[in-house]
Amino acid sequence: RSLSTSARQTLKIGLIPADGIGREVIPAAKAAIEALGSDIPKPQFIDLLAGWETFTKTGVALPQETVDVLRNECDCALFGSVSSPSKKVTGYSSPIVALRKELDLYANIRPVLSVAPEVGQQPVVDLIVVRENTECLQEVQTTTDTGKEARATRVITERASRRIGQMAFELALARPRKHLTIIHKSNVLSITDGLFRETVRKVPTLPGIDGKYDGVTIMEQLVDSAVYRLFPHHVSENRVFDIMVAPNLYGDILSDAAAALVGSLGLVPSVNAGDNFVMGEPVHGSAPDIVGKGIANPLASIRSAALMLRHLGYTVGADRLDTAVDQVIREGTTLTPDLQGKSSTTDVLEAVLRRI
Ligand code: GGG
Repeated sequence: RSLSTSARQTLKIGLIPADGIGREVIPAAKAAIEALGSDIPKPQFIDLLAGWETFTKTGVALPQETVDVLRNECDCALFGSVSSPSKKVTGYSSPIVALRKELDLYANIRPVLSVAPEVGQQPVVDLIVVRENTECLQEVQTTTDTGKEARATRVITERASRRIGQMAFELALARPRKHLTIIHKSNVLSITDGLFRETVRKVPTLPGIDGKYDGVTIMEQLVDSAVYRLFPHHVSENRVFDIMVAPNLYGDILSDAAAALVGSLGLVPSVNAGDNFVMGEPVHGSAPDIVGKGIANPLASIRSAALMLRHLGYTVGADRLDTAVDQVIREGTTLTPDLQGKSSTTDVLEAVLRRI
């Protein structure tokens, strides 16, 4: 949006908790942002609707008003989680998928970072999955003489691969190791994944780049073996990956697998980023098994708020959130059950707030 970071008096943040535990963890992220005081412009929150429950009440999963308010009034947003049914429901499609497309949030940036036992030590796990966010599979079902037939068409374009590739190179450049792995399955999907792989590889040769990415080491890895290599079986395999750039579906699967390395999906944040807007979103889903029990882990949402603020240039505020979360994890006495703790969402939030 038009105002520069330093000129903003207020920060308008759209809040879309959506479904399930999204409604429990997004309020926690809101409270953490509010605790930052003058380290960020005064936050002004706008509550917005989307999700399966919104669909069941109104017939629309992503109300146009939500899109319009985000686009025209908000500086950024936080999205919770959505519970799409796994069977086709006429008239319903995933609101988060639609929102990413509507706002052209083409990069889903998912850092997977462990907390070192002591301040100043290197974390054992430190990688970022950079997931293309706007294209991949489209499904149709038809009825033939022999019964139903379901098809998925996979769309990979040079444009989308180029811009996610460039985002990944930019992120790699900012990392100490400057290591980029292109994830694909070109041995089977040589046309679609082949285009992704070749296009990302060519990013350093684009007009205007002029050697900017010369320091970045480019590797590639088939998606199946990438999942295998995520789990270090001996020391030399440790820290194989730094930035992993992947088409949409592979990126989604890889980041959930990587979350196992840090102990819980409840710790992994993300931002959906475009050239003009950023939306934080925990990587976890709506977790229907624990909804309403008060035990959802709020840390992924608080870290997503930190990522969102960092993306907007509010580094001090973002650092304070991340440091507080790190302290709570390191101390290990106030954790939700996904991390083998006995504490509630509120206990963990309060522990974070005390450390901000
Ligand atoms: N915050 C991530 C999230 O909600 N994940 C669940 C998910 O991917 N759902 C897909 C959908 O329901 O549209």
